[in-house]
Amino acid sequence: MPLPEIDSRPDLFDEAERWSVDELRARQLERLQSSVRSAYDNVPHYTKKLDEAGVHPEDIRSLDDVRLLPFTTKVDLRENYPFGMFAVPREQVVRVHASSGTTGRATVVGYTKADITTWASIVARCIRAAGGRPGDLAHISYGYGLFTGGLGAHYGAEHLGCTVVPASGGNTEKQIQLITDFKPRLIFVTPSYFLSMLDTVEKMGIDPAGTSLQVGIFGAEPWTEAMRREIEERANMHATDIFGLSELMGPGVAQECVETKDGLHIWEDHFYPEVINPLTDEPVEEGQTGELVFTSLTKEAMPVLRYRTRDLTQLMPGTARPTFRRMAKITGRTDDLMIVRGVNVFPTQIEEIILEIDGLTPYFQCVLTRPGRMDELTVRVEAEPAAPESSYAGMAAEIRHHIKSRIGTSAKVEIVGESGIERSVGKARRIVDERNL
Ligand code: DLL
Repeated sequence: MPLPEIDSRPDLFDEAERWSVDELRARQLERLQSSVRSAYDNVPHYTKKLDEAGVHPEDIRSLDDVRLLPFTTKVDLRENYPFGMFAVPREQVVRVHASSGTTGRATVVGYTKADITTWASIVARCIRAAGGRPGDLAHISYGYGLFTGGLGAHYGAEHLGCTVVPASGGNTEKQIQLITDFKPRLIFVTPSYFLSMLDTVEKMGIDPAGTSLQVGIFGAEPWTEAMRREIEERANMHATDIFGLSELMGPGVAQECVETKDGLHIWEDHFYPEVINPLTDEPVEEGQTGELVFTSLTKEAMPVLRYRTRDLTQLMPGTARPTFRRMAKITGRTDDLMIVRGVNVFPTQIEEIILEIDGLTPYFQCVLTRPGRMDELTVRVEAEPAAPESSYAGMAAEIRHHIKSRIGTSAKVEIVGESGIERSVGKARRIVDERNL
């Protein structure tokens, strides 16, 4: 079945999407200068860091001078918990979000009234790029609360003029009921939770390809081209990628355009990207993979200078929005890198292999153990309910073979039956680290 047709006329672009490259670069420089000035003048952490590095706001004369600035990391945010990174008095902050973090203190981020409007307008731009239009019904299954997903998508969809259904995560059958009754055209959800919604749709006797959904805006976790194909085929809808992180704003830092689906355009009028080699801290060549680093250009409450995302990607020239550079779909985070017998492995590589094999579901986990001196990887995958147990050994052998031939390392594979892998309603937990138990 062909995917739904989407109108992507350029007259739907907003003002910044029409700027020339020269205009964009000029605005970026102005905004960079004022962001550095605000951080230096108003955030003691930055005053100290810049003084120590011997860099002052007036040293930023060109965009390349961003490299003079010291990096910011999650540790800096934790050390300034809760409100130490704010550049405005707390009374001017109208919203905070926070990430719980598995260890230590949460990282807290804040927004002024103007920041919330800017964020909403950027997410509205993402929705348009994904193929959403004013008047669409938008079902939001990202979690609402301290996580930025739900409220970020919500304000953006309202800003564009959509009818918003703030479903949040969980209570899957109820969600399906709402989708069946309200007939949304758009859905915002993590790709892993959407898969579990599709299973529930099927269990309820509904054809997933027959729902009203035409466009999905999937993000908050890495997902592959193989996963896109699976979703688009099963649900007969467009699956586009949205990227963001709370430290920088939340969802909406970059978005894939529905007409090309070739990586995510970074909204460079608000976020200045760099990709560096995480070991040497030096910039990599365009087209080379490295760690993504961002400097905010328009944030009032909490400007961030050269924030190290730990996300691995590469920069590429713009296509559907020619003036904005694209980032490739994220292959993983430096924290998700597993080193198995000396070979680097990311969960996304395992996902690609699993999705090619009939009889397997997309639910899997990578379990790391250290029985001796070396790390061992066990890939645990759930079989389709219809797959007979007698087929498990063959499927396991096939996965092992592909891991060996494509990634170049050995892994154990365990196939488990129905509901053998936990379901998430938000970000999936792909790595289970049992090395220090
Ligand atoms: O996940 C914000 C968000 C919400 C983005 C909804 C998109 C949709 P954090 O909880 O701070 O914020 O987590 C940020 O999630 O550094 C990436 O590692 C990962 N991430 C976010 N979007 C994507 C994506 C939100 N599209 C961290 N692809 C980031 C891969 C993603 N990873």
